[in-house]
Amino acid sequence: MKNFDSTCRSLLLSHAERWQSATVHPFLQQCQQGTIASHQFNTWLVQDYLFVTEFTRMAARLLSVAPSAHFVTLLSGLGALRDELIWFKAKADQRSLMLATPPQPICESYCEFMKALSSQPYAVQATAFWAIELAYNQGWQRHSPMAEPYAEFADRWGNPGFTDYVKVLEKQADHALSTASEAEQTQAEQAFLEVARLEQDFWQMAFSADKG
Ligand code: HMH
Repeated sequence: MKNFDSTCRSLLLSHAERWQSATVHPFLQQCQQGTIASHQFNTWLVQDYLFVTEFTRMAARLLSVAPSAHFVTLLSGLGALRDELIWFKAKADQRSLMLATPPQPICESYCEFMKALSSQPYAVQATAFWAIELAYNQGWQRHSPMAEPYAEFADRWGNPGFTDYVKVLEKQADHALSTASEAEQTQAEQAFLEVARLEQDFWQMAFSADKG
């Protein structure tokens, strides 16, 4: 008998402070106020495109180990990522940014973390996937409404439809966690904490970008 049943909710409650640091950051605050410098914002944009490229691969691997009952939601997520990749290219073009840029060390670490998740059980992958999407959903939402030209960025991840999608991801991760072993639940908690740390570092990477 397990004496502790891990759920997405329990992870957020147990690690509220670290989750706060992942979703509240001066980078987002300055986007909201419209005072972020363009080299900071552009660094985020290019590095996040590189992140989303690897995140798309993670989504595909998640689908490949998911129960078929979870397909519809995960396929809608992949469809949204298709639109997002196209949108990132358009945003980069508008700003004359080169997307063929090397990843910065933090982006690289985040991508390595996502690759390594492929050897973990579905419950761990599903928990990490939910946490990654929730971080952006809450991060952008908590700093909304944003000044122009950042409103569309806040809306992309903060909109009610995305919030509903993240709620379904939470349900699916909870379902997987409910039958996971104690060891798997511990791995899921570690993955959640790693996402929180990497999210905070990712904002900091963009915020502290050199003018170049
Ligand atoms: C760093 N975390 C980061 N980038 C994103 N685009 C998301 C989460 C949400 O997909």
